[in-house]
Amino acid sequence: MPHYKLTYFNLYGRGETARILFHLAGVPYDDVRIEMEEWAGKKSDTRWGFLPELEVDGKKVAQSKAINLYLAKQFGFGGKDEWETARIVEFLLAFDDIGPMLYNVYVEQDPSKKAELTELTIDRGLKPLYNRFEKSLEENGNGY
Ligand SMILES: N[C@@H](CCC(=O)N[C@@H](CS)C(=O)NCC(=O)O)C(=O)O
Repeated sequence: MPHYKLTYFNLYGRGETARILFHLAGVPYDDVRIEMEEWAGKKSDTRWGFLPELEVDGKKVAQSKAINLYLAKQFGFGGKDEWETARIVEFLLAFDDIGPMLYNVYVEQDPSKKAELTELTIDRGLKPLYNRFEKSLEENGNGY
């Protein structure tokens, strides 16, 4: 079995899906968690200046979705054919649409504007997206 090392911060964020995949597959790995104080000294050693990064027998790959898809395929969760893999990638990327929706809310400093933006983002962005996730769960009929 290859030697896996996953490096991310000590939080869920973009690293947790890979950790869950290791857990589901029962595959051992080095779960390296970088503290924020250490990060400045390590950033320039990473492939893109960000985490997570995965090392497989000393070879590095970065970008969370590439890591997740790689591990999913290695562990048998990557779809039984190209069509299923495409649908899996569809959902990986659909989750990525959430981040940009939250950005304006996150950076807004004025409390009343922030409250207004939060409501708008939930109604126009998050609810329609999550309704689609719910619909897919219903259509699949298997809880996934
Ligand atoms: N597109 C990249 C984004 C990675 C990313 O933004 N990572 C953040 C943590 S979630 C990071 O490394 N931040 C540290 C920094 O910006 O210096 C991915 O999906 O892996």
